[in-house]
Amino acid sequence: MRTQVGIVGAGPAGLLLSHLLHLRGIDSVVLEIRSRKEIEGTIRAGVLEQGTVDLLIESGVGGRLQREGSVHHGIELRFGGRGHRIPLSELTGGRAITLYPQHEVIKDLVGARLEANGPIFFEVADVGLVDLTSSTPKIRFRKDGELKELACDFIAGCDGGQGVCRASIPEGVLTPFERVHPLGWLGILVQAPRSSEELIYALHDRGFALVSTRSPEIQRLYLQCDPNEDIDNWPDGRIWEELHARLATDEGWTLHEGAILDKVVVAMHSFVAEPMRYKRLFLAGDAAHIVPPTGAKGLNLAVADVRVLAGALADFYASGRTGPLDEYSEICLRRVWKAQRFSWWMTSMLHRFHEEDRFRYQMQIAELDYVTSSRAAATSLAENYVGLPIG
Ligand code: RFL
Ligand code: PHB
Repeated sequence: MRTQVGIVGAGPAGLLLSHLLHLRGIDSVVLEIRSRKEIEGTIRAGVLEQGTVDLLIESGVGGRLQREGSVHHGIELRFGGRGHRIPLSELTGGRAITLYPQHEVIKDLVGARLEANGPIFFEVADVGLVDLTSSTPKIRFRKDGELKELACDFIAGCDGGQGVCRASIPEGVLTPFERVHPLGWLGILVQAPRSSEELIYALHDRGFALVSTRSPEIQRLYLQCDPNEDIDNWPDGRIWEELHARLATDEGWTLHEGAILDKVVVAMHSFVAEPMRYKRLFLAGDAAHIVPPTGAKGLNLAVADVRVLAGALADFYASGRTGPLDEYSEICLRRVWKAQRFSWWMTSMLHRFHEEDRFRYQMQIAELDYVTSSRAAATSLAENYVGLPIG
């Protein structure tokens, strides 16, 4: 088998790259270890930046997103028993975020690729990259037990934080930057009406809590826990008790309870590998960088990477120019590091670091007080949250 761009991973990065390349007349093949059902059912991100939404709409896969997504013009920061609104749109010249689940983005992209007869091989096994130093790198994999080889002009490593692509790059080529935080999030999916029109990020002496949403009927809630927390220690009653305590206000707000449909513990991690390229292998999305979820940036960074990569590949096929491909890593990393900084800052401001002294906690409260009372500080949060400009 042969293709122009071999794409490993059918997450947002891999699927959107394949779609954007198709719009520019470039062939690709997507390989995915999981089943279609599994990737379309995994609960992950929910917050799409303005630029992500614009790109999905411009490229023709934003129809359902426009109908079913919910546009938010502000978020609430809650601390000391009071809520403070950050008016995102007012502070950013009208930009906003859209709440639309990642697995719905995946469904829309899979639908668009299959409708255009774009090949996606689900449930492949034993994926390995070979001949990476040649002008025709190859991907070997097993499909239905049969060994196959896909020869490519380029390979896009879009296989997430645990994939094989980054690991295929020889030792010493990449510089890793990493920070493991002493934090985890326990995330639940709840069948209940919305408790709030906008997202609530809350800091309480007992820890962080977040109120998010998926639809008018399904809500997404998180609370800070130990990164190695055993989910069995969290029966539903304990989760609700903790959420009520951390989100309590003096302002007459009610948290609506409901049936818990899903529970997960996510450990927090910051990671960047530089450069995001080795020869004809380009890394994109979580394969190259991981951010803690407090800034809601992971999916948006994956989208920003493949926008740049699709443009650079299109330039190469149209004119033979390699300049844009050579600049890919540097252009993406500038955005990646700013998103790392923002995610780290939001994480540091909003979590309870019980092992540190009370001085640290007072600094966090002072920072929240500043951010919610200074227009300059609120604008800085808002422009990062809705997404910095492209480039
Ligand atoms: P993905 O989505 O992990 O997709 C990688 C795909 O590659 C497959 N794969 C392989 N395929 C072939 N061969 C192999 N050897 C393979 N190894 C793996 C995997 O099965 C998978 O299908 O990476 P991608 O495309 O880079 O997308 C990144 C995003 O998924 C991620 O950054 C976000 O989910 C992060 N994130 C959030 N991002 C946001 O922008 N906004 C949010 O609100 C937000 N909330 C979140 C989040 C992540 C969370 N978790 C679970 C970590 C909330 C949570 C709780
Ligand atoms: C989500 O809805 O899953 C979500 C929202 C905001 C975040 C992270 C996750 O910062």
